[in-house]
Amino acid sequence: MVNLKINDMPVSVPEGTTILDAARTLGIKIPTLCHIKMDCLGVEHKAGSCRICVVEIANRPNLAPSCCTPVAEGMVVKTNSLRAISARRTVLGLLLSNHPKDCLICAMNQQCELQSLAHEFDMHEIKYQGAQTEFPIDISSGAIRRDLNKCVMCRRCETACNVVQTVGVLSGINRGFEATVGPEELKPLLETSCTFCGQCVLACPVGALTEIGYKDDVWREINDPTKHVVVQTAPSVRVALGEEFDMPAGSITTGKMVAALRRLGFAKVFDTDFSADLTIMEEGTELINRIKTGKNLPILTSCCPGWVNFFEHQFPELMHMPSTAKSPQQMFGSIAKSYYAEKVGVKPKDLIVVSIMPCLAKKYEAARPEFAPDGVRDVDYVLSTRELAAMIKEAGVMFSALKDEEYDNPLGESTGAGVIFGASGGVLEAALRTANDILSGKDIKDIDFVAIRGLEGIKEATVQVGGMDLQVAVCSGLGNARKLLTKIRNGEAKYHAIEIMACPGGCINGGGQPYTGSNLKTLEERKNAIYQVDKNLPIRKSHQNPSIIKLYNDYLGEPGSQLAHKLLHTHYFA
Ligand code: HC1
Ligand code: SF4
Repeated sequence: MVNLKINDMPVSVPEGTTILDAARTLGIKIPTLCHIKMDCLGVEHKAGSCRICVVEIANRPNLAPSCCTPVAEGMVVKTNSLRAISARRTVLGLLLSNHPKDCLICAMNQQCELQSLAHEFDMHEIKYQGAQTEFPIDISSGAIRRDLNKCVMCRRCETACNVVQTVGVLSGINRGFEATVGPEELKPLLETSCTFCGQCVLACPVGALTEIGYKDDVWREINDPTKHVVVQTAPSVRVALGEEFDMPAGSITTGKMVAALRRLGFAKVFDTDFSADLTIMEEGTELINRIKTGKNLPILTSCCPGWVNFFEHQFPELMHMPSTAKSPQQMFGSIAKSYYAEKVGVKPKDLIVVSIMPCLAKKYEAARPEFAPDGVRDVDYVLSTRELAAMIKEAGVMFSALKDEEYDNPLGESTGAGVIFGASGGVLEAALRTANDILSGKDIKDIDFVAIRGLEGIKEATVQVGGMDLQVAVCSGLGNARKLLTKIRNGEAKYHAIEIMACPGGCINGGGQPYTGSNLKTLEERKNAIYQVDKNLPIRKSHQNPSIIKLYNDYLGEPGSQLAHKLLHTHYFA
């Protein structure tokens, strides 16, 4: 242990502890801007670049950034000396001088860490005035909005992109007044290998990286009497939305969310969990076929669009391995614009499909040309969990007071297998539940594959399915995916099936989820809530979903049929 004094108080902390953390053990919060502990990602970003967290250390001539200065025996630290406070205020003043002042209409209004600091420091004037940087705003991706005029050079996004996701799109570029963080030559994100995972958006403390919103388009469609507007909700939205309404993390808000969506004016409220069950029918059939023939193993899940973008850019030589099944979001759109549109007698162009997703890459996925047969998109608009919360607030719907309501049918009926898609490991577990029954010809009761649950980045297990031992792996976070895929490419690892999700922890930690989720405890609560919803449902296997059985009987034939292939499968691009 190392003994030191902070603000005249003695403290003992383990060697290697930073002054920032040591101060916290004494209940002293040193303000920071660039520092972030991404617990859920296993990464601490302590660049010491913003200089907001400086402190005075006895016998040292310079102030030290507390986030990256380790404690030393006998050290005497003052966190609030006049010199430290003045330095912080100067740094903050300089940051504010070159920051747009449109806080009232900024997407990060009231969630911006720079705004909070200005409030906490009681800043009432901006001392330094002068020129401002002028960068063009990038909305090329349809998913992520980049406004570098708001960048504070904290470089958290760089850590998320390069260290956690290993995509390597973002780095410090330019010099002097033009210095910022972005892709080389400041290319539009669409022209880079960005996966649109949105982890940089979650990491950004200000409004430099946010999402591209479609709320106004959705309001317009809902108010158009010639349109029939339906909505689908992704598995993990129901366990995070409550946080936007001051409910504890892990609150299960399915019924309130359905009620709120009806009050917003959607004609029907459906569930992506339904099409997650459908995905299992198609992907599970592929899994069983590949196991039986022993060909093209391992099968890789393909429902996460950030992960699809990643393997298209980074591992094109493994392109034969992912399942060809479309994601549940896209399967939903496809079935809605065919089977459901016929059923209700609406032309596909007049049927508007809106998705509520925890993910920003889903916005990009929905706009891919292969998902717009005859030029009509299967999914017209994708809103994030945060945007849905904003719509509910704008409409004056008192979310917490709403009584639970049920989804509409037939595209609203789902099973526990569908909902667990929302947490890392869930897609594979859902597939194994179905494969186990089909291969054994029994209704197996022991369906909890706990070895592949949890927030660890890479989980490996041997599971018994249909009397066989299957080697499976689950990865979340693209850095972890890279590690596993490199082993597969080098022939160093053999598996039957692998689930990969781009966001660490899975969709519960998607780039469109409430900003409250960047700590491990919140993610644990969201994950536990997902498995609780599964446990509470009477049917927990996709192939037992009555609406799915009816869909195959009435329309698709059987999994893998010609029509199923046309509507529910896709292909990938190098
Ligand atoms: Fe996901 Fe999926 S689980 S990708 O994380 O396969 O976004 O929640 O909707 O499509 O079902 C996201 C979540 C989601 C799809 C499903
Ligand atoms: Fe990197 Fe993901 Fe951000 Fe793209 S969205 S820049 S891949 S962190």
